[in-house]
Amino acid sequence: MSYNDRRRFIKLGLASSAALAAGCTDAPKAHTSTTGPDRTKGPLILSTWKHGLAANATAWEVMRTGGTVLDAVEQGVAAVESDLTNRSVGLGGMPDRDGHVTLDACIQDHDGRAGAVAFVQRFEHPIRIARAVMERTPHVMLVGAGAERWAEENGFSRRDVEIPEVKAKWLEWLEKAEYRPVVNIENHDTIGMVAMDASGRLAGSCTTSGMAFKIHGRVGDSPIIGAGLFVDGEAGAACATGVGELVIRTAGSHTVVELMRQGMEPTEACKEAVRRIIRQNKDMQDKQVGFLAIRADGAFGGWSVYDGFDFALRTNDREELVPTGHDRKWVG
Ligand code: SD4
Repeated sequence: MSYNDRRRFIKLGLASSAALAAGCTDAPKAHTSTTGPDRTKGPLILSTWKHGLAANATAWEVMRTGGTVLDAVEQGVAAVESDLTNRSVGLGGMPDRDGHVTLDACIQDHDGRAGAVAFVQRFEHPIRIARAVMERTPHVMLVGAGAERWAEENGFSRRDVEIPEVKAKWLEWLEKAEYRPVVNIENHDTIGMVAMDASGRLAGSCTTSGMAFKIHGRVGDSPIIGAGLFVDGEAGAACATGVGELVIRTAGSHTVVELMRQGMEPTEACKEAVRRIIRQNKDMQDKQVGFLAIRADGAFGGWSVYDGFDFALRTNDREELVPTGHDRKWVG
């Protein structure tokens, strides 16, 4: 999705929110809780947004050629991190208010092992650093200068990227925007991926440049285990996209997995996590949040606040972009 498409997405949300009746629910086309969940025995990969198609293709190839599901979720999203035309993931992402692109990522495996980095600058692959944190340290999360120093000491090289279009957007924003903590100037397009291999093992990853024009130092849900991502091989895996603050406050991905553990279908679990967010926030104007989930038995689904959230699906016989069900519809 291009920067302009994303702006349109936000504007549509703004324009339509006044017309939205609370509780107005559109019947989802691809995932209906009434007809039961989609299900596959695996391999299965779900990724957020259109860029998920390329990520899934990479991840699929990794598994096809003998890589683990953890390798697949790492390399799948790493492919998107390398795409400098992507304005919401990796070094091509939009900067914060001070003009710095700061990156967040996390990864988790079937057994709940996890690694994360947040607020790191000038590294092409935060997801690879996150995996290294998981595998080479006793910790789960490193942030900021400490994470950067550790990454350099552990073989990750800095990369400087300057993209004139991004700089121009930032300068434009500085001129026009009021300096206040507007949560949702840009609110989506993180890549989150959850996957299952042929033997039923799960893994997930999430990586983002976060919200455009955020306050320097702000970290969203994406690198936080339980918020932007949660994997528990016994129950399932979930990831989130959208306004990170809302997802953190509800421990969103953890909520989805715990609901699936209690037997809920993945689409219903995602829907309930979205509805908790809606119940907690009177003003959902221009705030999109979406979840994707795979249950341990291979059932999968997704749900979002507004329409417009598509996920990339890859199975043995499907490779497509699927719209999630949603609570609210744009009418403007
Ligand atoms: C964040 N969740 O930093 C991220 C933003 C995003 O899709 O782009 N999500 O809050």
